Amino acid sequence: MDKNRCDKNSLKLRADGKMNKKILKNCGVILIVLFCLIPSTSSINLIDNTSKSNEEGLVYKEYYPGAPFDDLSICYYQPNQVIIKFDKKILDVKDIDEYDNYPVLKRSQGLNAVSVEYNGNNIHEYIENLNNIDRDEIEYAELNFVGTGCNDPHWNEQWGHQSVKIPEAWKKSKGRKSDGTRIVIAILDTGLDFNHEDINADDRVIYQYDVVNQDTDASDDHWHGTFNAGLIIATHDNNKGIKGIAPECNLVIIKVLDENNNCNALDVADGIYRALEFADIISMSLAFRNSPTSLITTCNNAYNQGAFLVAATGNEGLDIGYPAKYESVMAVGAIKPTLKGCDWSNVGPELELVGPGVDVISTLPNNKYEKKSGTSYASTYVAGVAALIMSSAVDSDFDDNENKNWENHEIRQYLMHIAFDLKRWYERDIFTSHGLVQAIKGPKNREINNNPITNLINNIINIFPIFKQLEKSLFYKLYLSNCLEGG
Ligand SMILES: [Ca+2]
Ligand SMILES: [Ca+2]
Ligand SMILES: [Ca+2]
Ligand SMILES: [Ca+2]
Repeated sequence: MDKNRCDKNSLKLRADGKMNKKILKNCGVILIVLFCLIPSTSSINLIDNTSKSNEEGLVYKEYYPGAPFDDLSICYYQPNQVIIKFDKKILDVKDIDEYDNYPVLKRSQGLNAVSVEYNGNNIHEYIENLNNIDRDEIEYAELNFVGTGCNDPHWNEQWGHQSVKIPEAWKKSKGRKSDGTRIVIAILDTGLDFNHEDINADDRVIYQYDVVNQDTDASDDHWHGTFNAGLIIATHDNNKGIKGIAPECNLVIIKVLDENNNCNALDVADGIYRALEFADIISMSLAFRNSPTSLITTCNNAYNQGAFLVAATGNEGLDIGYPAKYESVMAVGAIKPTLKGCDWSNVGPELELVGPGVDVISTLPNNKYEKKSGTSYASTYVAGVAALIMSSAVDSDFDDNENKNWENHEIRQYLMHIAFDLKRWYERDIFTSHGLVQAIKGPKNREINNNPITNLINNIINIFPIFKQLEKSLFYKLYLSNCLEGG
């Protein structure tokens, strides 16, 4: 890149930095006065140099190990890290070790972005400068936001593959096509215990990478990844543990979640780019409360390249997290064995399917097995079921481009079409959407579909659009009392 130009820009920034310090000092006095007079009325305010709140009231704060993810008004970011995405035609990230004199920490060649170690005074101002300054090589800059693996909210019920009709689907395929090709699922998680007795990692894992520690050993230092991988791939009929959903598919194991089950946007983006090289399906049991540009860019790209992306909605009992919320990613929530929703499973109009998410049994590191609950496992169910269907002959009604192969949008439509409809009151609801994922096409939930009261309500809603508005109040409340079990 043009070194002189870079230096010139750095000078400009340094000058800006001095100015900003002065302004900040003055602002500080004004802010203190304002704070005493009219507390919490301003929508954008600097709390200190590291924290900042945005227009929607989300507060950006520095992440620290053990940071609680239960306060939903806080978005954590990696301290002193800035993601800068460059235009590859002007600047290739493999050619730089620093930018604006800030050393490069990590790079994603796929996204053509780096994270740099920022050691200036105000990271938020620096990013704002980068986004506003006229430098052709920069597409955008952002904080390196931190997400979290969707964890175990402690529920206590039995569950199995039966309700998803997985054993019936095994009669046709277990993840390998009739021509011998195996469907490849990339699991972006905390890694895998490659020595687990019920996981044949030597044969089934075709690629591994640890984006967190930047090495080629994606061993699991948490348990979340081993749990999700085992749910899909665990060996059948070996007198050990469990039966995986699609034991004959191949896995790509990419470690993007750290030992605390947390991740950052650049690592996930880089993981997706690495997965794309091999995978038909990309499974992400992780969620961010906000939408990092690096994440949406990467997900859209992966979907356009033909990958089928699945993600968990998250376990906060609120609206759906990212990447599940993106159009390019299938959003999956959790339900209980009673086919009722869980009040911690995030919902919203972007929800597409629900899967078993309570008391799911799978593998843990060191040859252990345990039951866990969370949208993570519901989402993994959908990834596994998608592999079973993609390895079977295509349904001609869904083969839009008539090439006798399953494309990502075709499999997505099919999954929603054959889902077991759980609606009670009207067509499609935010709590279970199209319904429970199914591995084979079977009878729908006829009892509900043919219920005259449901039909009448559906007809009224369809004729008078004003009733659609009522969904948000009356019907949703009815739904809450009828379909959700608190806990
Ligand atoms: Ca490693
Ligand atoms: Ca087994
Ligand atoms: Ca989505
Ligand atoms: Ca097709």
